[in-house]
Amino acid sequence: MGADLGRTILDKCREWGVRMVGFAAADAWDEPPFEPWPPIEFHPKAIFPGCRTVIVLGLPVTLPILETSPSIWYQELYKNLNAQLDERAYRLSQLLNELGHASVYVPRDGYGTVELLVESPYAFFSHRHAAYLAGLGTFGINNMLLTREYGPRVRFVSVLTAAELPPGGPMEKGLCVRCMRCAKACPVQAIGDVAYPEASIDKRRCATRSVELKKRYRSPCGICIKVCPVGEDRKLFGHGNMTYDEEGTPPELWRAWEHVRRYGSL
Ligand code: B12
Ligand code: SF4
Ligand code: SF4
Repeated sequence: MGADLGRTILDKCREWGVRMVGFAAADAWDEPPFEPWPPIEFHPKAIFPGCRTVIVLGLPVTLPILETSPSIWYQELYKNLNAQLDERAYRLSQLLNELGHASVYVPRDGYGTVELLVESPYAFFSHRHAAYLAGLGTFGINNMLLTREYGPRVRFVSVLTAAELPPGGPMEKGLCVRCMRCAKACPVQAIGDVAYPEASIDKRRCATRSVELKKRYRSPCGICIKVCPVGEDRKLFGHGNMTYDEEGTPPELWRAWEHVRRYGSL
């Protein structure tokens, strides 16, 4: 039964253009695989009592567009993906409700405006932790979830459901190669090198930069996800060993990025 429903969900998602899909058992939050772990009130069973499975969907962030960031091009892609993620997740939750499995979707972000995140950089539910438990990827030094397919260049959304589905489990081997490119490239030195990469992010600095970029119509920043060498998407675009400075970038690409940044934003 669970396996059949799982197949139906995967087929539907594929039909809707979502190829990255994972299932995490709601009980898995009770046994933190590492510390610090989201407090109990952030767990799916606390947010949606009766929840048995979290379904995580991911859509890729197109590398060459992200490479122009900060830019209006990346801002538009970000908004587009956000809308698509919310739409797909709502649609999936409704499909499950129609099949008799109580379900709700959690929006891909869940905050009113980025200014709020400077003081309190949390949402009520973390999609990265769900994606980790579903086996879609592992955490990197940049505090993002890295996937085989797209490295950290993937955005997530979740559906909490009463249905029992065959869960994935965390990947055995971490994907981060600890090259520290993300830390070196961060323009506000928000990424540190400590034992717990998660806790090493200075969220206030990052959120403050985002507030500034927003005023210029070129938020979010995203530099720490564009420089990460992990991800098969690099092969497709032939952007393997880029260093993202003028020397390490083919001149035609550098010119293209400068051109894009000159228009539509401040
Ligand atoms: C708030 C937020 C931010 C804030 C704060 C960052 C953060 N919290 O990590 C700011 C504005 C800085 C930010 C920036 C970015 N973000 Co953001 N962000 C979120 C958001 C909305 C909520 C994250 C959250 O609150 N999780 C819940 C808490 C429990 O988890 P946590 O913060 O990781 O907490 C851990 C530690 O901080 C620690 N901890 C230590 N002390 C405390 C105290 C308390 C009270 C708590 C709760 C926890 C805690 O324990 C926790 C468990 O390990 C998520 C979307 C979502 N709803 O999941 C996107 C999300 C994490 N962001 C994303 C992205 C891509 C970015 C950016 C690259 C910008 C961009 N879009 O280009 C940057 C990268 C910054 C970085 N290197 O970390 C993606 C990540 C995708 C991926 N592949 O991993 C997400 C998942 C959005 C999405 N739907 O895909 N973000
Ligand atoms: S999004 Fe930008 S400011 Fe925030 S951590 Fe990444 S590189 Fe630094
Ligand atoms: S840029 Fe390097 S250190 Fe940073 S997350 Fe990616 S692989 Fe890890």
